[in-house]
Amino acid sequence: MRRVMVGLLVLAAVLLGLPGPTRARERMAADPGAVRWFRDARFGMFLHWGVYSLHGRGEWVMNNEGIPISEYEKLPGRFNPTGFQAREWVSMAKQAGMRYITITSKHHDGFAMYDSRLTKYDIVDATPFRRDVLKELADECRRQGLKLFFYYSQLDWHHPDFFPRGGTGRRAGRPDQGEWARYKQFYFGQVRELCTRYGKIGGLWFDGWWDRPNADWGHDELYAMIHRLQPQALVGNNHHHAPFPGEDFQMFEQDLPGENSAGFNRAGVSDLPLETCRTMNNSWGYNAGDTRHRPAPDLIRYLIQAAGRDANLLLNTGPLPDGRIQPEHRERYLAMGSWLQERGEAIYGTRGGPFRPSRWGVSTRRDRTIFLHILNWPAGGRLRLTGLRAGIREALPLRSVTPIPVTQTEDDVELALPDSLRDPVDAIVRLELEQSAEALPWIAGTR
Ligand code: FHN
Repeated sequence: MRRVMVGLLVLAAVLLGLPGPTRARERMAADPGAVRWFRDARFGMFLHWGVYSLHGRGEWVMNNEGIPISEYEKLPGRFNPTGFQAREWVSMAKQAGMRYITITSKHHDGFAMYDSRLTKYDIVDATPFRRDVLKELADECRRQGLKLFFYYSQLDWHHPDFFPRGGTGRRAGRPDQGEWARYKQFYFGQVRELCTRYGKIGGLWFDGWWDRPNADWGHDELYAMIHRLQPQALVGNNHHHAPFPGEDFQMFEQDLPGENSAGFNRAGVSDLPLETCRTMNNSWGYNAGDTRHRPAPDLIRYLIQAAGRDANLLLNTGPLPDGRIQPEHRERYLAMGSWLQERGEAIYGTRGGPFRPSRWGVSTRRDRTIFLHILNWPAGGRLRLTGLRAGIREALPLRSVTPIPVTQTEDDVELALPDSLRDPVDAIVRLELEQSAEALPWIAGTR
């Protein structure tokens, strides 16, 4: 009888997706095929969209301006983004050459951008819009062949049980009490909704752990639940540390892997697939006052720099409160798409290296080809590389059959780059090897 009871309890936990030690030993990684797909994809669109967009001062406005919940809760009543069309967003991502979209299902403000059954604080129950934008996007992504990832903030400035409080969200006007176990149940429940109501998803992109690094987040159970419900979904967490067990990719914020200009990326680079997320201006959520958008060539070079470090680029936009994409961002996405249409073969499906990123540029590789992305033209057009332990059959510009003179000695390779190859964005050379380039180790490449 006792065995039956335990069995029933375990079954109930499985069905409800509740945290529990028995679940933790389950699947702890996404399907290898999906991981390979992610590595090949190289370029995705990040969307920070929520009721905060109405203020046009970024997604942190509630915390930064000390807006209490009682005031902030008035925003949903005004959120009616009738200009939102999933088809337009997804077509734009496709034209930009992106292979996936990652959208905020709930940001730190706690407002769900989908029809959550666990709260009325969501886009369907609390806004005049009453449409589940995640559902519309999921359907459209499926139609157009893109994968959809959900960003989910573990940090919550609205939920009363997010207690003890962390480093932020302290001016929301919540009483100093709450039951962490209840919050945990709630957030597991929301993640479960995201894993069960939108068909096959690309993955979960967590954020906000850093607000309460010592809290019991139940990651083992959480990740096992996701991997069980969505075996092909990748799990990533923007905790800014080396990946935790059960995570399928490592992410970097506003920096290329191995760099730390933003101060977030003190962790080293792991063996997992890598992704770097980046804003076009300096804001994630729509910010009307932030008009310094990076020029398209810089963004393209960033994508190349990421690929040369074996990382995907997740390039952000904060849609307008009416559901349209800022024209400045649209323009840049499309410019990137045209560039990729011509030169995508040197980006998609490649792996970074074998030459380590250097002053002259970066390299990517696939099969027997190394693509040299020359980002800074070498003096006199002579590019010298060292340490390549593989014979070169020939060197060619990406889109031409006219060979580039190359001399190879035991340790050195020297290319005499024709002036016609010069390109202010990226001059690409194909080195065709006598063997596979994929098995080669990373090479310093320069003395
Ligand atoms: O606080 C968030 C921020 O609003 C944004 O979502 C970025 C995206 O990487 N992550 C957090 C900070 O690490």
